[in-house]
Amino acid sequence: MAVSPPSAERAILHVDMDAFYAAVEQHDNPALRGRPVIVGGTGRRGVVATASYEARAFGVGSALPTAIARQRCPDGVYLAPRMARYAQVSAQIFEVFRSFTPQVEGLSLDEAFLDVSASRRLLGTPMAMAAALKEQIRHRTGLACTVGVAANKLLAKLASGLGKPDGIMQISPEEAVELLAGLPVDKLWMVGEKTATRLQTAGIHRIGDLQRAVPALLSRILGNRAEPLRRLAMGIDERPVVVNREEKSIGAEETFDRDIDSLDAALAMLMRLTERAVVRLRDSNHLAAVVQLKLRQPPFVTHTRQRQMRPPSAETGTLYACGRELLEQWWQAQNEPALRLLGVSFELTEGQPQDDLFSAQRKPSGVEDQIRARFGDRGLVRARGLAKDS
Ligand code: TTP
Ligand code: MG
Repeated sequence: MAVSPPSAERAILHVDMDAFYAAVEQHDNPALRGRPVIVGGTGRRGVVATASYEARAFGVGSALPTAIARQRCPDGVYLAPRMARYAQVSAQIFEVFRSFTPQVEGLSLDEAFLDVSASRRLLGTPMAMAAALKEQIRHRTGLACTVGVAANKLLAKLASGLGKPDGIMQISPEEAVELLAGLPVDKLWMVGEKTATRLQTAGIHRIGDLQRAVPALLSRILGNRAEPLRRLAMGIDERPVVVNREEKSIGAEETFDRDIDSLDAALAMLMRLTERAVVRLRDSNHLAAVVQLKLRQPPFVTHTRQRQMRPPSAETGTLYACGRELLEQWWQAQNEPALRLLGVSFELTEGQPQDDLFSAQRKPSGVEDQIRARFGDRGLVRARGLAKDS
């Protein structure tokens, strides 16, 4: 495997699925492959959410009224969205993203920034990661995506746009200035409608005009945003990838082929589930405020037991100890204790992720997470998890 030299430059990927909703429909129903597929509102006032690339050839695309789409592409297949299915596929692709780095910022169901700077030592160059990512997404979901590769978010997103569909595109800082120069100013993320109008009034239409603008003029139009915007126009963008927290609770559970009827085996399973859930807890940059166990007695009686963590924690040993107490108490209270299903979940702390709070805990576990990302759950199991049934 290629080992790239450490670089001061960041490595950012922008991943965007191709014609996402339509591609899922074509994947799930092979009869639709190669045909123009339009997903969106099918009622009289509906609009197109997305069109397959076959349909785009007819001039049909997102936000077009479906009635007009039907005129342009009468032989298209028109489908209502199946959001639950798209969400399911989305969860799969985000799992793949997180196997490359915990630094994943989702922008929508089908789109995310990945900061893979720290993954270079383990996984190779950003271009190699982009290729591997595309391959894994295709393997996992059967779908195509496009990956933009660059040193920052602005350029990575620009790159994926240029690489579509089914592509990989890298933009180097040297190419950036020229590439940006030709684009309209409102393509820059800081430029909304109002700012665009103000710039255009001053004769600044393209990003190239912004690159060449006299600083004093820019300051007059934009005040203290002039300098950040000028830097963006030059392809300089220091915005970090911000890991989003979408879940309020994170957990792992398993249903067993054979019921577990020894406490030792149950504790070993609890350790494995705790380990698995803690990886995702740390990715979320949150602490567990509550530990909850889900315990299903055969055939189908489900109990829950929970306890608050004071203070909240993201440390595997601490969370396991709490779960262990809950499990032992429950076990002792049963006549004939046995488990068909065991689950552990964490309620997250409220508010913003508390990076600094567990930066100390992140370091050693970061390595664990990387090993798990590469070798799966089995790559790293604490001794307790290896205990034999007895
Ligand atoms: P996009 O990534 O913008 O579009 P896309 O994936 O369909 O096509 P491509 O990226 O190859 O150009 O949006 C992702 C999904 O979000 C899209 O499949 C449907 C949905 N969507 C809407 O519902 N309405 C919209 O106006 C847009 C742009 C997207
Ligand atoms: Mg897309």
